[in-house]
Amino acid sequence: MPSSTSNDDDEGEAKNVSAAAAAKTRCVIFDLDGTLINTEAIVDDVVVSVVTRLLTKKKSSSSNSNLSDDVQREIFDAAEDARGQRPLDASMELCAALKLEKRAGVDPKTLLEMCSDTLRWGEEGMDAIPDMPGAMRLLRFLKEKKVPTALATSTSKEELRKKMKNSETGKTMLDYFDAICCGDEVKKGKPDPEIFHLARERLGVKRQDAGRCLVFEDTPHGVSAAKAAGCCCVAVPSLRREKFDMYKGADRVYHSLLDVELEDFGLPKFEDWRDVETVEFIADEGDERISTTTRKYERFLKLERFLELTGPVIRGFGRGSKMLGIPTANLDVVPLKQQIDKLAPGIYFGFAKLLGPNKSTGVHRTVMSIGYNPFFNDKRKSIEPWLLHTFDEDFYDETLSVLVVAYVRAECNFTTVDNLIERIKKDARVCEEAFDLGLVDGLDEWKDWFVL
Ligand code: ADP
Ligand code: RBF
Ligand code: MG
Repeated sequence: MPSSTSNDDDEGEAKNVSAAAAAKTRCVIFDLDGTLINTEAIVDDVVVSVVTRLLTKKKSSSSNSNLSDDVQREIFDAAEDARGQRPLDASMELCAALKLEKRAGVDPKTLLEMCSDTLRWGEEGMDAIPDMPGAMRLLRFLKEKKVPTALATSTSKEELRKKMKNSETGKTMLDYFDAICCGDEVKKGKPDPEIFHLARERLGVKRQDAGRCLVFEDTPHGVSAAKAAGCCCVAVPSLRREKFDMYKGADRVYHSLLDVELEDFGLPKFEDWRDVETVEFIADEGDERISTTTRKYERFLKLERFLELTGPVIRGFGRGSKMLGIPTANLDVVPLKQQIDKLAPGIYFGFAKLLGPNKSTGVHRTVMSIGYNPFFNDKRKSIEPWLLHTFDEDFYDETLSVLVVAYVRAECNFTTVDNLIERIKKDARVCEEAFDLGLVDGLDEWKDWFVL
């Protein structure tokens, strides 16, 4: 089967899976924050607002940020770069990068205290921490296949307890691990390899077999630690795409946990991807008879939980119909942030209905991109459903409700517009075939949604 990104020239992702990794993986070790649970976005928000306040105060008495775009960008980048370390190490890096001692008279310990004051994980009023998309699917599958797993987190035991109390899955995620290693159990934090050595030892794997431990990490610091420990490392970056270069040390880089192909690491293959088959009719030369060939050409993954996204159709980037001949009825991401955080950026399909004057047109199949459209390198995330129906007129401002039922692939880059268009049309065929062949079950639970 061709890979789902066969016709793109995606950003040179590291694909140097070592010979050691090709041997059967004996255990899997996970980082927590940003890899299994989505704390990174929450932490970044807090760090950025605390540092902004500090630098603003020094400049003027006004409480509004008067920082230039450049300085704001500098803070944002520094917060991202410090990810994946123990809290005090991260704070030290931030203070150094932003020269906070000089600019705001703040030392790493004080900065950490200020941030921790706002970040009270276990407490009422904090938003529940969502799982990273695909995290529980992966943990459940490894458990089912009896693959030993460990958690190797920079978070301390006490913080871990608080975080899990406030996470979406509650403490149940921790039940999936055979060993748990916390930041306060080691002398040196990541990027030092110590915590990965500890996790490997707790799983009973000898040092000479470190290459048969597969590590999942989301930050460059974590990747460095895993590689220094001699492990095979898969990175699922939580940094923006333009920084993907920083993951060069990883054995493989994926866009999300949904894209991981465990069989490449000598582990059992996920069984929930469904193949879409299409029947190709080929006329034999000089022969009236038509011979048929069945050809597998794509796959999709039914979501564990379908997701409804509803809102008014807004103006997009103005290029769908014009440039691609494929109109997309954009939804505003801001009010839907919590819902779309549950989805990895990528290409999905499902159903769409309009709830205004176009209601009578009925429920339509739809394929959509949710993310940053790497071909156009968008800075803002967008939700772009292409309704597989021909409309007589535009329907801006009309309420659109989309039911997302399946994941098709990661977003990717293409060498030409024609390649992008061809791929989007293929996504549409995947959607049509999946529904034509009745490959998506579980729709009856949503039967009320289909009533207009
Ligand atoms: P924009 O960049 O503003 O989203 P597009 O070129 O993507 O513009 O066109 C999208 C608009 O076209 C939608 O907002 C909608 O009003 C209209 N439209 C017409 N037919 C369709 C369709 N089949 N799917 C999505 N939008 C459509
Ligand atoms: N844009 C990309 O840059 N990469 C993609 O892989 C991609 N896939 C898409 C798949 C579907 C089903 C749709 C509807 C759009 C996709 N686009 C992709 C988004 C396209 O760039 C977008 O619709 C235009 O930018 C219009 O704003
Ligand atoms: Mg659009």
